[in-house]
Amino acid sequence: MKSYAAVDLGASSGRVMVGRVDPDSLELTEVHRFPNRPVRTPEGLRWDILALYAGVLDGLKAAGALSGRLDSVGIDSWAVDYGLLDADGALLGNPVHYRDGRTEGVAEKVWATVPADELYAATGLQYAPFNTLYQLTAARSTAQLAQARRLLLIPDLLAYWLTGEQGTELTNASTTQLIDPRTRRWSYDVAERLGIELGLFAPLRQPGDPAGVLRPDVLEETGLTGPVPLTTVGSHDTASAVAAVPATGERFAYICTGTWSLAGLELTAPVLTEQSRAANFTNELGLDGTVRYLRNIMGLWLLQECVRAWGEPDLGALLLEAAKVPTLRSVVDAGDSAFLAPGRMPERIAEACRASEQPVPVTPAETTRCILDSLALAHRRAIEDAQRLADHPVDVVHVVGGGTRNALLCQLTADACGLPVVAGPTEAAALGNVLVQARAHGLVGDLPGMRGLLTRTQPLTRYEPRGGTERWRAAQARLAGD
Ligand code: LFR
Repeated sequence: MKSYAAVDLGASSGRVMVGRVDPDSLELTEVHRFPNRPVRTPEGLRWDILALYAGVLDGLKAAGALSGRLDSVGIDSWAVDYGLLDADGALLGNPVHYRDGRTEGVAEKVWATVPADELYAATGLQYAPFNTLYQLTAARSTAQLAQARRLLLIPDLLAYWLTGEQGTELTNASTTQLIDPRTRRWSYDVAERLGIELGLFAPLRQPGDPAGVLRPDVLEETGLTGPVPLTTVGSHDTASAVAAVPATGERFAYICTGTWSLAGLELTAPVLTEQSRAANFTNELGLDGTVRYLRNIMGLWLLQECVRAWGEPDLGALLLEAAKVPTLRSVVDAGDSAFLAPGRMPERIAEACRASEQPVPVTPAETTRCILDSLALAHRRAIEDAQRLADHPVDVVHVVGGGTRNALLCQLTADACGLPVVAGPTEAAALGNVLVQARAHGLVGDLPGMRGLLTRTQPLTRYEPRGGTERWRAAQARLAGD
């Protein structure tokens, strides 16, 4: 049996898991979990990257203590954000958080140079204010960018600190909006027209590529015995999560749930049509030449922010109460980027209901139910749109990630989609991370082989639709103003 450490960083917490793998078994153990608390500085919202790195080192130490030795380490995290290095390789400031307001109004400037339709045709990426391309445009005249000689995306930055080697992992690079999803290479034309220096990026790496070995002082600090190789995984957490969708055929949709809901399809080629752009679908790159054709939905962020505002009440009790609130009493557009920024979430949801002349949720249970119904509805819409736009019908929806713990959300999603939902695994990103490492070392086969091992080893829960799809259809039409 081999032991692989998966570092998986989410927007609100980071964790280090140890995956023990042989061709017939796969066991995942969480060895360390630590908070990821963004910090509002006078300059704006920033990631506390040193705290994250310290959490990674502590986690690797715990992983070594559990396993004796590690066969390899892989890192995945959220996308789009980066650190800048100066000519000496030193980090210039704390990485900016993608929810920071600096990109407000930047898209219009970008589109004045490269119109939105051309940008979509070239990069296949949905409009999101935080795509790296808009962040770099917002930073254009800063002293920091002028001084920068290297840009490393978050997992690549941590990999550099662990190994001393630099690279740009492809699945995450695809979220910069500077990659052409057909060639899976940089889009030189887009970068040149926008004055973005592609030389800032380190050479592209593919999931499975070796990425160096842990530096001697990392070994010393973690107590690990070297050499411990770092293996490139799908370093975008969503790429790793999609790799761990336990699908058995091709006719499936997936929803990666957590802070975000990423709902869509796995395709073999990007969909770059004007209809697809209008529907705000993205073509991010996945493992083995696949495309993650999906839409970003605000996800459990809406609930996390409310729970924070309510002073962290017991979630289990809240969900039980929410289950008693009538279905579809009021819904908001869970795809609306008006909900992107932190703060005042219960009020913002109430305001959205008031503005659309629906009953205004008052109690935490009513607000929670409004959020879950709204998410289920947004899931339905994304999966329906994706099937139509990609001409790729599905029979089942796989829900992976943190939302699998929320049985009400899974059942409502099955009801709304009118399709069975298979929920699990919860730690999909970490499992995808581990499996890509195991594959790089010859322990498991290709994507279907990885998924087969998951189906055989991971607990999955099935939710059948309970009928009433018509009501969801009507709610969707109402929300769209039809
Ligand atoms: C999910 C995720 C999404 C990405 C968002 C911002 O954790 O990686 O895929 O759109 O975070 O990076």
